[in-house]
Amino acid sequence: MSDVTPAGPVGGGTWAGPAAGGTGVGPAGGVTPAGPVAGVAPAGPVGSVIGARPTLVVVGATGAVGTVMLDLLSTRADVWGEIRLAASERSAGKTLRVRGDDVAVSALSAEVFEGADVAMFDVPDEVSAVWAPKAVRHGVVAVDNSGAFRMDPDVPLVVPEINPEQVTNRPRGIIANANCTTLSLIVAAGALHREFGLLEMVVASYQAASGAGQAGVDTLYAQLSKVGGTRSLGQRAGDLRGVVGDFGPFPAPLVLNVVPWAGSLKGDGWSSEELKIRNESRKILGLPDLKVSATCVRVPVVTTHSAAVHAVFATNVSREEAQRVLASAPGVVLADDPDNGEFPTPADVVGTDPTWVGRVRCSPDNPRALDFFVCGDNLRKGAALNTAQIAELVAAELTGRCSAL
Ligand code: 2RA
Repeated sequence: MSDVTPAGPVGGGTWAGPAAGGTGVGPAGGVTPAGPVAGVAPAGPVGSVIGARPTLVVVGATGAVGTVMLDLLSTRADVWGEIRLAASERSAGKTLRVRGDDVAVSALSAEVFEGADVAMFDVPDEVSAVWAPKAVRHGVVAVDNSGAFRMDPDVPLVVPEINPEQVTNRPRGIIANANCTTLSLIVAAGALHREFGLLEMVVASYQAASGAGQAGVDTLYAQLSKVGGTRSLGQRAGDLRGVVGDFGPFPAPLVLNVVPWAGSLKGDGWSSEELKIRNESRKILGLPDLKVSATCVRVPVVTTHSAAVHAVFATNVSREEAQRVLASAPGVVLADDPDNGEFPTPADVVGTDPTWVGRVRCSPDNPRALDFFVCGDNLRKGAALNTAQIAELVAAELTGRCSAL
C-alpha cells in the first residue's frame, strides 16, 4: 500500500495509456536554495542539468498527498524548472494550480518522463512497482512514497534530517520515502539516538483517518454526521455498529471509538503498519538489530498521526538532557510544559511541518529509558514534505548546488 490511498479517481483509474492532457510549464522564478546539507555529494552521470533547474514530474498529483505536494511546491523555496503533473487517465485533463499557474494533468505514460530529471510517485504500490523503474529508464531519479521499494537493499530509505547522505546511494535510481507512521516519530527518535544510542522502542500509535486516504476522511465525517449529538450513543456494547452504517476502510466504527488496527494482517497477529515501524526504523537509523514493538491504533482524528514512545538507550538519560537534544534537533519542536498544559495534540499540529514532541519523562524504573509523545502531520512530514525534501536534495545534487532542505 501507498502511505495514503490516493483520493478520488486516482485510486480507481487506469494507470496506462497515452497522455490525454498537456503538460504544464510553471514559472522558473523563485529562491535558489542555500546552505549546507551534510554528506550529500553528486553521484553518477547527472551533469546534464548543472546550472539549469531540473524538471520535476509529480505522479499521483490529484490524490490526498498529491494535493499537499502541490501546496508545498508552491510555498517552499522553488528549485524546479518545469513541473509536470501526472495521474490516472480518469484525472487526465484536469487543471491544478502549482506555483500560481494552472497546470494540466497528463495521464501517466512514458512520455511524461521524457527529458525530466526527477519524479515523485504517490500512487499505490503496484503502480509504483511498474512506473518508477520505467521513469528511471528515462534517466529520471524516482522518489517513491509507496511501500514497493522501501525494504529493497538497493533502494535507500531517506529522512533528510537523519540520513541525507543515503540519497546518493541509489543503485536502482529509486529513493524511497518511509510510511507516515514511521515518519511521525523517527525524526525525534533519530535525534535522541545520535546523542544516547537507541537500543529499543515500544510504540503505540494514534493514527488519523486520512492515513487511510480520502475514503478514511469521508468515512469519519459521514459517521460524525450519523451520530450527531445523540447522547445515548456509546453507552451500550455495539450500539455504534448499527448506527454508523458504512465502516469504510476501517474494521469497526471510528467515531466515538478507537480501533486497534491499521494496515493488513502479516502473520502472528502483527499488522503491516506495526512491522513497517519496526523495519523502516531499523533501516533509516542503520540499526538492523534495533528492538521495536509497535501497536497501531486508528483514532477519530482527521489528519496528524501521534505516537507514545518508550525508548531505551545505551546510556543514562535525564529528562533535561533529552529536552535539550529535542529542542535543538532539526525538524523537531519541543512542546513540553505540562505545568501549563503544554503538549502536542493532533488538532494543534495539523497543517504544520515539524515533528512535535512533549510529555518527555525519564522512566521511573530504568534510568536509560525515556517516554515521550509525538505528533506529526501524516500528509506533510508523513508523506509529501519528506518526499519534497528528498527530491530537493536530488535537485541540489543534479544542479551542483547545496540544499537548504
Ligand atoms: C495509515 N500509515 O495511516 C498508514 C498508511 N499506510 O493507514
